[in-house]
Amino acid sequence: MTKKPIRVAVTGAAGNIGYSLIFPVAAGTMLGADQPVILQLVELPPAMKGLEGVALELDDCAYPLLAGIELADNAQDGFKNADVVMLVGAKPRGPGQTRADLIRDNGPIFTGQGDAIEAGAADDVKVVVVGNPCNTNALIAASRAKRVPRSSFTAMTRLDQNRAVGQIAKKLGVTPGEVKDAFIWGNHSDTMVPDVSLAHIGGMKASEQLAAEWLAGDFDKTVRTRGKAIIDARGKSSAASAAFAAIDHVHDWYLGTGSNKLTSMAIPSDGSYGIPEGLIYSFPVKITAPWKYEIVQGVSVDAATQARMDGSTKELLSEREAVKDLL
Ligand code: NAX
Repeated sequence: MTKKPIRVAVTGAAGNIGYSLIFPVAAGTMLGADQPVILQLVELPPAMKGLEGVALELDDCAYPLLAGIELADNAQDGFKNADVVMLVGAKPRGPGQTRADLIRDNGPIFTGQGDAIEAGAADDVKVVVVGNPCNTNALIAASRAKRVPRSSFTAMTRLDQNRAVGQIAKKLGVTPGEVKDAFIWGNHSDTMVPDVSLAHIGGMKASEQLAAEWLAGDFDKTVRTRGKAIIDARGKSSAASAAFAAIDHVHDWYLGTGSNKLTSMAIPSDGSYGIPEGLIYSFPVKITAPWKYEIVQGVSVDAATQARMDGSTKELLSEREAVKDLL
Protein backbone atom coordinates (compact mmCIF):
# COMPACT_ATOMS: atom_id res chain seq x y z
CA MET A 1 0.00 0.00 0.00
CA THR A 2 1.27 3.51 -0.78
CA LYS A 3 2.33 5.39 2.33
CA LYS A 4 0.76 8.72 3.29
CA PRO A 5 2.97 11.55 1.98
CA ILE A 6 5.18 13.37 4.47
CA ARG A 7 4.95 17.14 4.14
CA VAL A 8 8.40 18.77 4.09
CA ALA A 9 8.62 22.56 4.35
CA VAL A 10 11.90 24.20 3.31
CA THR A 11 12.71 27.90 3.70
CA GLY A 12 15.26 29.55 1.46
CA ALA A 13 14.25 26.97 -1.13
CA ALA A 14 15.59 29.00 -4.07
CA GLY A 15 18.93 29.75 -2.37
CA ASN A 16 22.24 27.96 -2.75
CA ILE A 17 21.58 25.23 -0.21
CA GLY A 18 17.88 25.03 -1.09
CA TYR A 19 18.64 24.30 -4.73
CA SER A 20 20.90 21.38 -3.76
CA LEU A 21 18.52 20.16 -1.07
CA ILE A 22 15.06 19.82 -2.51
CA PHE A 23 15.83 17.59 -5.51
CA PRO A 24 17.25 14.68 -3.46
CA VAL A 25 14.45 15.14 -0.93
CA ALA A 26 11.95 14.72 -3.78
CA ALA A 27 13.92 11.70 -5.01
CA GLY A 28 13.51 9.87 -1.68
CA THR A 29 17.08 10.22 -0.40
CA MET A 30 15.99 11.75 2.90
CA LEU A 31 12.87 9.90 4.00
CA GLY A 32 13.14 6.63 2.13
CA ALA A 33 12.77 5.13 -1.32
CA ASP A 34 9.11 4.20 -0.72
CA GLN A 35 8.03 7.36 1.09
CA PRO A 36 6.01 9.93 -0.92
CA VAL A 37 6.67 13.58 -0.06
CA ILE A 38 4.89 16.88 -0.57
CA LEU A 39 7.31 19.82 -0.80
CA GLN A 40 6.20 23.11 0.75
CA LEU A 41 8.76 25.60 -0.53
CA VAL A 42 9.07 28.97 1.17
CA GLU A 43 10.94 32.03 -0.06
CA LEU A 44 10.95 35.79 0.39
CA PRO A 45 8.64 37.62 -2.05
CA PRO A 46 11.49 38.89 -4.30
CA ALA A 47 12.76 35.32 -4.76
CA MET A 48 9.38 33.82 -5.72
CA LYS A 49 9.99 34.05 -9.45
CA GLY A 50 13.20 32.07 -9.07
CA LEU A 51 11.35 29.58 -6.90
CA GLU A 52 8.72 29.14 -9.60
CA GLY A 53 11.55 28.17 -11.96
CA VAL A 54 12.80 25.60 -9.45
CA ALA A 55 9.29 24.15 -9.26
CA LEU A 56 9.24 23.81 -13.07
CA GLU A 57 12.46 21.82 -12.85
CA LEU A 58 11.00 19.61 -10.12
CA ASP A 59 8.08 18.84 -12.47
CA ASP A 60 10.56 17.97 -15.19
CA CYS A 61 12.33 15.44 -12.98
CA ALA A 62 9.08 13.42 -12.82
CA TYR A 63 10.05 12.07 -9.40
CA PRO A 64 7.87 9.03 -8.70
CA LEU A 65 7.58 9.94 -4.98
CA LEU A 66 6.78 13.63 -5.35
CA ALA A 67 3.10 13.90 -4.41
CA GLY A 68 2.85 17.70 -4.56
CA ILE A 69 4.70 21.01 -4.70
CA GLU A 70 3.35 24.05 -2.88
CA LEU A 71 5.00 27.47 -3.01
CA ALA A 72 4.60 30.20 -0.40
CA ASP A 73 6.03 33.67 0.12
CA ASN A 74 5.49 33.52 3.87
CA ALA A 75 6.00 31.00 6.65
CA GLN A 76 2.40 31.05 7.91
CA ASP A 77 1.16 29.61 4.61
CA GLY A 78 4.30 27.59 3.97
CA PHE A 79 4.32 25.63 7.23
CA LYS A 80 0.62 24.58 7.26
CA ASN A 81 0.38 20.91 8.30
CA ALA A 82 4.13 20.44 7.73
CA ASP A 83 5.54 17.25 9.26
CA VAL A 84 9.17 18.29 8.76
CA VAL A 85 10.37 21.89 8.68
CA MET A 86 13.87 22.67 7.39
CA LEU A 87 14.79 26.25 8.26
CA VAL A 88 17.52 27.08 5.77
CA GLY A 89 16.74 30.65 4.73
CA ALA A 90 18.59 33.39 6.61
CA LYS A 91 20.69 36.42 5.84
CA PRO A 92 24.33 35.58 5.19
CA ARG A 93 26.98 37.34 7.26
CA GLY A 94 27.86 40.59 5.46
CA PRO A 95 31.37 42.08 5.07
CA GLY A 96 32.66 43.32 8.41
CA GLN A 97 29.60 42.02 10.24
CA THR A 98 30.29 40.36 13.59
CA ARG A 99 28.64 37.19 14.80
CA ALA A 100 26.72 39.29 17.33
CA ASP A 101 25.36 41.53 14.53
CA LEU A 102 24.31 38.45 12.56
CA ILE A 103 22.47 37.05 15.57
CA ARG A 104 20.51 40.27 15.97
CA ASP A 105 19.84 40.44 12.21
CA ASN A 106 18.60 36.89 11.80
CA GLY A 107 16.86 36.48 15.19
CA PRO A 108 13.57 38.09 14.09
CA ILE A 109 13.32 35.70 11.12
CA PHE A 110 13.19 32.82 13.59
CA THR A 111 10.64 34.43 15.92
CA GLY A 112 8.31 34.72 12.92
CA GLN A 113 9.02 31.18 11.81
CA GLY A 114 8.58 29.81 15.34
CA ASP A 115 5.19 31.57 15.45
CA ALA A 116 4.27 30.04 12.08
CA ILE A 117 5.20 26.55 13.32
CA GLU A 118 3.09 27.14 16.42
CA ALA A 119 0.16 28.32 14.29
CA GLY A 120 -0.01 25.70 11.63
CA ALA A 121 2.54 22.87 11.53
CA ALA A 122 1.60 19.29 12.46
CA ASP A 123 1.52 18.60 16.23
CA ASP A 124 4.42 16.19 15.89
CA VAL A 125 6.42 18.40 13.52
CA LYS A 126 10.20 17.91 13.50
CA VAL A 127 12.41 20.93 12.87
CA VAL A 128 16.03 21.29 11.77
CA VAL A 129 17.66 24.71 11.63
CA VAL A 130 20.46 25.23 9.11
CA GLY A 131 20.43 29.04 8.80
CA ASN A 132 23.13 30.57 10.96
CA PRO A 133 23.74 30.99 13.82
CA CYS A 134 21.77 27.76 13.74
CA ASN A 135 21.94 26.71 17.41
CA THR A 136 20.60 30.01 18.70
CA ASN A 137 18.09 30.36 15.85
CA ALA A 138 16.69 26.96 16.88
CA LEU A 139 16.43 28.21 20.47
CA ILE A 140 14.48 31.28 19.29
CA ALA A 141 12.08 29.29 17.10
CA ALA A 142 11.53 26.67 19.84
CA SER A 143 10.73 29.31 22.42
CA ARG A 144 7.90 30.67 20.24
CA ALA A 145 6.28 27.31 19.46
CA LYS A 146 5.04 26.34 22.91
CA ARG A 147 2.63 23.71 21.55
CA VAL A 148 5.52 21.71 20.09
CA PRO A 149 7.85 19.73 22.38
CA ARG A 150 11.26 21.39 22.70
CA SER A 151 12.93 18.14 21.71
CA SER A 152 11.44 18.51 18.23
CA PHE A 153 13.72 21.51 17.57
CA THR A 154 17.24 20.70 16.42
CA ALA A 155 20.12 22.46 14.68
CA MET A 156 22.56 21.02 12.18
CA THR A 157 26.10 20.03 13.12
CA ARG A 158 26.09 17.05 10.78
CA LEU A 159 28.11 18.94 8.19
CA ASP A 160 30.84 19.33 10.81
CA GLN A 161 30.66 15.62 11.60
CA ASN A 162 30.81 14.74 7.91
CA ARG A 163 33.82 17.00 7.51
CA ALA A 164 35.55 15.17 10.37
CA VAL A 165 34.76 11.79 8.82
CA GLY A 166 35.96 12.99 5.41
CA GLN A 167 39.29 14.14 6.84
CA ILE A 168 39.91 10.86 8.67
CA ALA A 169 39.00 8.79 5.60
CA LYS A 170 41.36 10.81 3.44
CA LYS A 171 44.18 10.50 5.96
CA LEU A 172 43.81 6.72 6.23
CA GLY A 173 43.02 6.09 2.56
CA VAL A 174 39.68 4.44 3.34
CA THR A 175 36.15 5.34 2.22
CA PRO A 176 34.16 7.64 4.52
CA GLY A 177 31.69 4.79 5.03
CA GLU A 178 34.39 2.87 6.90
CA VAL A 179 34.83 5.65 9.48
CA LYS A 180 32.27 5.24 12.25
CA ASP A 181 31.05 7.22 15.24
CA ALA A 182 32.99 10.49 15.05
CA PHE A 183 30.91 13.34 16.45
CA ILE A 184 30.78 17.03 17.38
CA TRP A 185 30.15 18.79 20.70
CA GLY A 186 28.83 22.31 21.07
CA ASN A 187 28.04 25.21 18.80
CA HIS A 188 28.15 25.23 14.99
CA SER A 189 30.97 27.78 15.07
CA ASP A 190 34.71 27.60 15.40
CA THR A 191 34.29 26.77 19.11
CA MET A 192 32.84 23.37 18.12
CA VAL A 193 34.70 20.33 19.46
CA PRO A 194 35.24 17.44 17.03
CA ASP A 195 35.56 14.24 19.10
CA VAL A 196 37.02 10.95 17.85
CA SER A 197 37.14 9.19 21.22
CA LEU A 198 34.42 6.75 20.12
CA ALA A 199 35.46 6.65 16.47
CA HIS A 200 36.65 3.44 14.85
CA ILE A 201 37.75 2.26 11.44
CA GLY A 202 37.76 -1.40 10.44
CA GLY A 203 37.22 -2.47 14.04
CA MET A 204 40.18 -0.46 15.38
CA LYS A 205 39.92 2.69 17.44
CA ALA A 206 40.69 5.90 15.52
CA SER A 207 43.16 6.92 18.23
CA GLU A 208 45.22 3.77 17.49
CA GLN A 209 45.45 4.61 13.80
CA LEU A 210 45.87 8.37 13.79
CA ALA A 211 48.67 10.40 15.37
CA ALA A 212 47.57 12.40 18.40
CA GLU A 213 49.47 15.37 17.02
CA TRP A 214 47.47 15.32 13.75
CA LEU A 215 44.18 14.89 15.59
CA ALA A 216 44.89 17.83 17.91
CA GLY A 217 46.39 19.95 15.12
CA ASP A 218 45.53 19.84 11.42
CA PHE A 219 42.47 17.64 11.78
CA ASP A 220 40.84 19.77 14.44
CA LYS A 221 41.62 23.05 12.69
CA THR A 222 40.48 21.81 9.28
CA VAL A 223 37.11 20.67 10.60
CA ARG A 224 36.51 23.85 12.58
CA THR A 225 37.51 26.24 9.80
CA ARG A 226 36.31 24.33 6.75
CA GLY A 227 33.45 26.73 6.07
CA LYS A 228 35.88 29.60 5.61
CA ALA A 229 38.21 27.50 3.44
CA ILE A 230 35.29 26.77 1.12
CA ILE A 231 34.29 30.43 0.90
CA ASP A 232 37.91 31.33 0.13
CA ALA A 233 38.11 28.71 -2.64
CA ARG A 234 34.63 28.97 -4.20
CA GLY A 235 33.79 32.57 -3.43
CA LYS A 236 30.54 31.16 -2.01
CA SER A 237 29.70 29.21 1.12
CA SER A 238 29.17 25.44 1.22
CA ALA A 239 25.98 24.49 -0.54
CA ALA A 240 25.83 20.87 -1.76
CA SER A 241 27.71 19.55 1.28
CA ALA A 242 25.42 21.53 3.60
CA ALA A 243 22.34 20.26 1.76
CA PHE A 244 23.47 16.65 1.98
CA ALA A 245 24.30 17.07 5.67
CA ALA A 246 20.76 18.38 6.27
CA ILE A 247 19.45 15.31 4.45
CA ASP A 248 21.68 13.04 6.57
CA HIS A 249 20.42 14.78 9.74
CA VAL A 250 16.74 14.20 8.95
CA HIS A 251 17.34 10.78 7.39
CA ASP A 252 19.07 9.43 10.48
CA TRP A 253 16.56 11.03 12.88
CA TYR A 254 13.75 9.22 11.04
CA LEU A 255 15.36 6.06 9.69
CA GLY A 256 18.28 5.50 12.08
CA THR A 257 22.04 5.71 11.81
CA GLY A 258 22.64 2.41 9.98
CA SER A 259 26.07 1.00 10.75
CA ASN A 260 26.99 3.97 12.94
CA LYS A 261 25.98 3.79 16.58
CA LEU A 262 25.52 7.54 16.83
CA THR A 263 25.27 10.85 15.03
CA SER A 264 25.70 14.50 15.98
CA MET A 265 22.65 16.68 16.51
CA ALA A 266 22.38 20.05 18.22
CA ILE A 267 19.42 19.53 20.57
CA PRO A 268 18.04 21.12 23.74
CA SER A 269 20.37 20.04 26.54
CA ASP A 270 18.83 17.99 29.35
CA GLY A 271 21.80 18.85 31.57
CA SER A 272 23.94 15.92 30.38
CA TYR A 273 27.70 16.50 30.57
CA GLY A 274 27.04 19.64 32.63
CA ILE A 275 25.65 21.58 29.67
CA PRO A 276 23.04 24.06 30.95
CA GLU A 277 19.52 22.79 30.41
CA GLY A 278 17.74 24.14 27.36
CA LEU A 279 20.83 25.34 25.48
CA ILE A 280 20.86 23.96 21.91
CA TYR A 281 24.14 22.08 22.04
CA SER A 282 25.54 19.40 19.75
CA PHE A 283 25.77 15.99 21.41
CA PRO A 284 26.40 12.46 20.23
CA VAL A 285 22.91 10.94 20.00
CA LYS A 286 21.57 7.50 19.23
CA ILE A 287 18.28 7.05 17.43
CA THR A 288 16.04 4.70 19.41
CA ALA A 289 12.92 4.80 17.18
CA PRO A 290 11.75 6.95 14.25
CA TRP A 291 12.03 10.62 15.36
CA LYS A 292 13.39 9.66 18.80
CA TYR A 293 16.90 10.43 19.93
CA GLU A 294 18.79 9.93 23.19
CA ILE A 295 22.05 11.55 24.22
CA VAL A 296 24.84 8.95 24.36
CA GLN A 297 25.90 8.80 28.01
CA GLY A 298 29.22 7.81 29.51
CA VAL A 299 31.57 9.36 26.97
CA SER A 300 34.83 9.89 28.79
CA VAL A 301 35.73 13.56 28.46
CA ASP A 302 39.34 14.53 29.21
CA ALA A 303 40.27 17.87 30.76
CA ALA A 304 41.32 19.48 27.47
CA THR A 305 38.06 18.49 25.74
CA GLN A 306 36.06 19.64 28.75
CA ALA A 307 37.73 23.06 28.64
CA ARG A 308 36.83 23.43 24.97
CA MET A 309 33.27 22.21 25.55
CA ASP A 310 33.00 24.87 28.26
CA GLY A 311 34.21 27.47 25.73
CA SER A 312 31.42 26.49 23.32
CA THR A 313 28.91 26.61 26.20
CA LYS A 314 30.11 30.10 27.10
CA GLU A 315 29.64 31.25 23.53
CA LEU A 316 26.12 29.81 23.37
CA LEU A 317 25.23 31.47 26.69
CA SER A 318 26.37 34.82 25.32
CA GLU A 319 24.36 34.25 22.12
CA ARG A 320 21.32 33.46 24.27
CA GLU A 321 21.89 36.63 26.27
CA ALA A 322 22.06 38.67 23.03
CA VAL A 323 18.58 37.50 21.96
CA LYS A 324 16.92 37.22 25.37
CA ASP A 325 14.21 39.71 24.35
CA LEU A 326 13.21 37.35 21.52
CA LEU A 327 12.80 34.25 23.70
P1 NAX B 1 21.59 31.93 0.14
O1 NAX B 1 21.73 33.39 0.46
O2 NAX B 1 22.07 31.40 -1.15
O3 NAX B 1 20.07 31.52 0.25
C1 NAX B 1 19.27 31.87 1.31
C2 NAX B 1 17.86 31.94 0.77
O4 NAX B 1 17.02 32.16 1.88
C3 NAX B 1 17.65 33.10 -0.21
O5 NAX B 1 17.05 32.58 -1.39
C4 NAX B 1 16.71 34.04 0.55
O6 NAX B 1 15.78 34.67 -0.32
C5 NAX B 1 16.02 33.06 1.49
N1 NAX B 1 15.51 33.67 2.72
C6 NAX B 1 16.09 34.60 3.50
N2 NAX B 1 15.28 34.92 4.52
C7 NAX B 1 14.18 34.13 4.38
C8 NAX B 1 12.99 34.01 5.12
N3 NAX B 1 12.75 34.77 6.18
N4 NAX B 1 12.06 33.11 4.69
C9 NAX B 1 12.26 32.37 3.59
N5 NAX B 1 13.37 32.46 2.85
C10 NAX B 1 14.31 33.32 3.23
O7 NAX B 1 22.25 31.18 1.39
P2 NAX B 1 22.68 29.64 1.51
O8 NAX B 1 24.06 29.49 1.00
O9 NAX B 1 21.60 28.79 0.94
O10 NAX B 1 22.76 29.49 3.11
C11 NAX B 1 21.60 29.51 3.91
C12 NAX B 1 21.98 29.53 5.39
O11 NAX B 1 22.69 28.34 5.73
C13 NAX B 1 22.90 30.68 5.80
O12 NAX B 1 22.41 31.22 7.03
C14 NAX B 1 24.22 30.01 6.04
O13 NAX B 1 25.01 30.70 6.96
C15 NAX B 1 23.77 28.68 6.59
N6 NAX B 1 24.74 27.57 6.58
C16 NAX B 1 24.70 26.71 7.63
C17 NAX B 1 25.54 25.62 7.72
C18 NAX B 1 25.48 24.67 8.87
O14 NAX B 1 26.33 23.74 8.91
N7 NAX B 1 24.58 24.80 9.83
C19 NAX B 1 26.58 25.38 6.67
C20 NAX B 1 26.27 26.06 5.38
C21 NAX B 1 25.69 27.44 5.49
O15 NAX B 1 26.73 28.36 5.72
